[in-house]
Amino acid sequence: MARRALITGITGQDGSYLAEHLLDQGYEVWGLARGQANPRVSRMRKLLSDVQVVRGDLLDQGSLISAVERVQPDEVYNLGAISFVPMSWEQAELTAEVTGMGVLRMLEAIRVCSGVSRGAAAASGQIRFYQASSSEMFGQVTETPQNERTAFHPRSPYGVAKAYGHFLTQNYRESYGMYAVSGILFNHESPRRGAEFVTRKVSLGVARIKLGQATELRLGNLEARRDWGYAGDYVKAMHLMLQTATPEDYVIGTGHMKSVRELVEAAFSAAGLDWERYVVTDQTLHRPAEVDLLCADPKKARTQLGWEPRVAFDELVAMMVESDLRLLTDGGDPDQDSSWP
Ligand code: NAP
Ligand code: G4F
Repeated sequence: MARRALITGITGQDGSYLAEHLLDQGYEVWGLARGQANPRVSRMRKLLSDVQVVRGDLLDQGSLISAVERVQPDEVYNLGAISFVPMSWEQAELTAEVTGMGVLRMLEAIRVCSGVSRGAAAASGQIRFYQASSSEMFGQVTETPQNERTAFHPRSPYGVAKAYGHFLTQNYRESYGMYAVSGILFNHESPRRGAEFVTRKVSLGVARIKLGQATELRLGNLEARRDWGYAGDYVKAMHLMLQTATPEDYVIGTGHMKSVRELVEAAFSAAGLDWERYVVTDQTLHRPAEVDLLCADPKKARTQLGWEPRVAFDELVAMMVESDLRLLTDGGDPDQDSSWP
């Protein structure tokens, strides 16, 4: 019988790539979707017609219990979150509820449905749980590159909520013997990335300028540095993490950093444009507290999971610019969430 996976955050970037990967691996894939008329669910259904949908919300404990009871998953991937860092200052309580407490509710749903009690030994055949932890937990970094033992110093309500979910996952593993792991993923991008994140904002901005639809691109801090990889590579690491004999946490990234300025240069150059003619820096887009740099040490994932990123930075940027040029040329409207390459 096919193994069954339940993915929260199915309508997001990672949910879509993970679902495709698991379907390729022969899984029966279920996605948890919220809302009564969520337009992102129809977009997801168009792209991923083989994914079955179960209704539920990370804010609603009962709905998660019902979803786990109905799907009877072998693996649960908790990708659902408020994931945009600036929004976490504007709606800090909601971020804590969805991104932080949502992890508790999902773990409790699994614990209750599997009849796991405190101090029980890890049972074979138990539901395996993946938590989408984030390099934002490192925040103001204490060492570079960052590995699984690097201390956390989160710099936003989002980073704090993710640290709560991370430690809770570790605690459910230690207290209940549950198979629960966290992937500490560094920034990963794709043509399906939300338009609010800097890589996609830049690729869309470049495409609009190239097609004569815009004359400038307004950005915040150009000096911040990130370790950017391709989402299609990173979802494979999520799956690998749930296939090991012993549940452990892993850092996933490329090990290379680039600044936002370098991202902008690469994106404009991919379209044959000089960025300095179009980019305007805007103080209002700076954050109350910035994470200046993030750079992964993915050695543990390489040696223990055999995981390697395949798509390099320049290739990723060119892929996103080309995709947005195609999207806009074909009359697609990224702001309407109508199209997904
Ligand atoms: P994303 O595109 O922003 O997707 C977020 C998902 O969460 C959406 O499907 C959204 O559903 C869902 N969601 C929001 N509120 C919810 C709620 N109350 N109940 C259930 N689902 C809810 O994020 P992503 O880039 O795919 O990232 C996936 C996960 O990895 C997130 O947890 C993110 O924080 C984490 N992460 C991402 C990165 C990265 O660079 N991409 C790096 C490290 C960690 P709706 O469509 O209904 O809004
Ligand atoms: O693309 P960003 O908004 O991503 P950020 O804040 O690094 O968070 C992403 O990666 C995390 C993993 O490290 C995830 F956990 C999280 O869910 C999300 O996926 O911003 C990247 C950098 C920041 O330093 C920001 O200040 O780009 C800088 N930036 C400069 N101008 C901008 C802009 N970011 C955005 N979104 N928009 C700008 O105009």
